[in-house]
Amino acid sequence: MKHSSFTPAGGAALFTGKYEINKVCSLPSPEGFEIELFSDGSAVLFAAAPRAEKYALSQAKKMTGKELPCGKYAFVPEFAVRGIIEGFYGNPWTVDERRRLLSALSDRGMNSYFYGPKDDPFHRDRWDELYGENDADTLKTLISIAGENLMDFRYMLAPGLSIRYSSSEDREKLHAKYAQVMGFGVKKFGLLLDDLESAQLYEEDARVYPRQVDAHIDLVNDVYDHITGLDKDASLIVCPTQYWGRTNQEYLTALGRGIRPGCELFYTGPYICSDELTCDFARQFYADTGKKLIWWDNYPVNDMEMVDELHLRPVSGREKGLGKCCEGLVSNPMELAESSLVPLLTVADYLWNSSAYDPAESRSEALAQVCPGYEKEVCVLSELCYKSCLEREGHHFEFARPRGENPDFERALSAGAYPLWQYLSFCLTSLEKLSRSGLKLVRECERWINTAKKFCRGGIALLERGEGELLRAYLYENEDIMKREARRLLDIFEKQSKI
Ligand code: 14T
Repeated sequence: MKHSSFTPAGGAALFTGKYEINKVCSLPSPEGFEIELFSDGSAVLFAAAPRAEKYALSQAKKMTGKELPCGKYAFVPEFAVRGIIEGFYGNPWTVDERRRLLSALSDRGMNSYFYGPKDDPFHRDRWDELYGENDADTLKTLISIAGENLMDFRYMLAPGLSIRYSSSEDREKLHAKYAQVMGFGVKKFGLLLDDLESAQLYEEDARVYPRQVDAHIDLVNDVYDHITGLDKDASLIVCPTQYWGRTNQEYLTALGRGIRPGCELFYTGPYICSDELTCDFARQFYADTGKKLIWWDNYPVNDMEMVDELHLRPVSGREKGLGKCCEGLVSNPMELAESSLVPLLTVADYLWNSSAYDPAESRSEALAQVCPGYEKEVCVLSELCYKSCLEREGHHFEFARPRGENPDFERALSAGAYPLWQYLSFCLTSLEKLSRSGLKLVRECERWINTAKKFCRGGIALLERGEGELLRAYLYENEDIMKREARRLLDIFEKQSKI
């Protein structure tokens, strides 16, 4: 967490880690806190609310043992809602993985966990079934893990694959499901209407609703009234069927204007996986829908068409100051939980204070936490697997403006054969060290590590002995990770007719 302002008192001190807590804090944000460092190396933490106190303790720990200017540091979170949405296709995270990630991310200032794994049957396929005893226990465990970490737990339901909007029986099933989860202590809910296999309404629905959006408005308002009727403090966020692209399209504007004023909306930005999220876009969203926006940020998720990509790089392309133009942002992670933690910690830093966010610095800190002793090696892996939506304009299917490249490779390539050999050898040594590390992240990333090794070995063989076979085999055998680089290397050699 980075501070937003500093009032110097003169001089500097080595912070011993000794502090007192003062529960009175004058900051406007209840989640903000102050740390006043004195010349004797002690400090006072000013924190009025439990979250503020938690963040203050976590920040004080980070500052312990450091030589710092004396005075008062103010820490104020920028985005109101800072979190993740478990919303990917693939194996949902395990309870242990969730425990580890929620703890690490709340220590870094996140305050929300949205629960919506596409392949949890009770969330989507079997939305209409109540939880049995065992599954209810798992969900309750999850809710308490979020609570222990002072994170809001938001429960998402996705009934859109099979619900009959005009059926009172289906409505009752939906009510019962929300009521059951509310019974577990949840107050914040979501209704996800994304990725419906067909926009067609059932015949009986089509007779009642002229357009799909009319069915959606009716359903959203019914759910909203139901949950706020059970608990007036309950809230609802909706993922529209049109959740990306221009915000002035008929479905989205009709939905925004038709649903209850208190409802919030998810949006992924100009694309499904957006390279950039901006204030201009958010302002247009508000003008077109009249609803509060929480970005559903599809980075670092790597499901569907992206399954061969590995997204370890720090988040970028989200505008500085964006937190002031929206309600919040939740990041959709990879199925690989431990690996996701690296980019997610950078998301946490960005959300706390986007103006002070520095991707490289944030990544270094994340790596020191997730894979101590192997920071450089994981960095090498993340640069080799640089491909993601952050590097190009477009969603899954149309990558309109590719501009991504691995700068280390480009630099080595233009510097000549020897620097390139050095670079590839360095990468290979790093990857081999990683393979022996026993890290959980490394187990998750084995497939990519092996692919990267093959690429490096192919390049080295080409440079040392003029053998192109390994690289050619690489081009045919492997996922589209470093293919561009492999092809360029081969092209250069073939043009020089060295092979
Ligand atoms: F709800 C959304 F905001 C959203 O992003 N939905 C899904 C999401 O669960 C998934 O993890 C993400 C990344 O792949 O993108 C959406 O999934 C899609 C996107 C498509 F273009 C599923 C099918 C598609 F055709």
